Amino acid sequence: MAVQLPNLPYAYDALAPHISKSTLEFHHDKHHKAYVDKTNELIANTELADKSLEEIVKAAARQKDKPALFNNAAQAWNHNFFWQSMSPRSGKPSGALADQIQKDLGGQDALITALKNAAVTQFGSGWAWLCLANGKLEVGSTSNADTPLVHGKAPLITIDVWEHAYYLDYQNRRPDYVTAFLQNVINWDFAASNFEKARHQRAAE
Ligand code: MN3
Repeated sequence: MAVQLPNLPYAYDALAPHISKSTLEFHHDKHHKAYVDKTNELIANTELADKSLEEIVKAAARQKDKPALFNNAAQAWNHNFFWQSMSPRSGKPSGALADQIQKDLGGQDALITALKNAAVTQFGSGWAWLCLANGKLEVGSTSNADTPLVHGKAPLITIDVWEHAYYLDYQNRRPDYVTAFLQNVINWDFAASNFEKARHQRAAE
């Protein structure tokens, strides 16, 4: 069973004008597909060939001598997570997640400021994240393909800040892309459902 390229969970033009149809076409059909194809090429005829993508990412993180597998598999996983981190119906954090944001980060405005700061200041390519780590919400960023998945943290939402995520729409203006993302397309229902899962997993441990 090879790693699959999932369809976008919305139409290619569903996030316009904030994220254009042509950005999603290139980003999903070319960039994400290339990571999936390369991962499948690298796991073919190995003991990882029939594993889930999450298991492949975690195994590859332990094989420090083979960075290509980690880079491609983690990028495949991060993009699966990123498509779900956006929605045409952005909404607002509610319920238990809203309470936890208040408690750990000082409220919704402080969270938005922290996410924007993490996304804008990540030097070069990478990702900004809201995670649940040791029972607390945490905002941060990772470089290149790196992912909280291999650092014992549960990701709740992510922003792709590789240039390919925004260059067609915003050229070099990453702050404008991040602002549009946070105001219009961030999928708070996805964050809330990840938060519930992570809390219950933690309670079960
Ligand atoms: Mn990308």
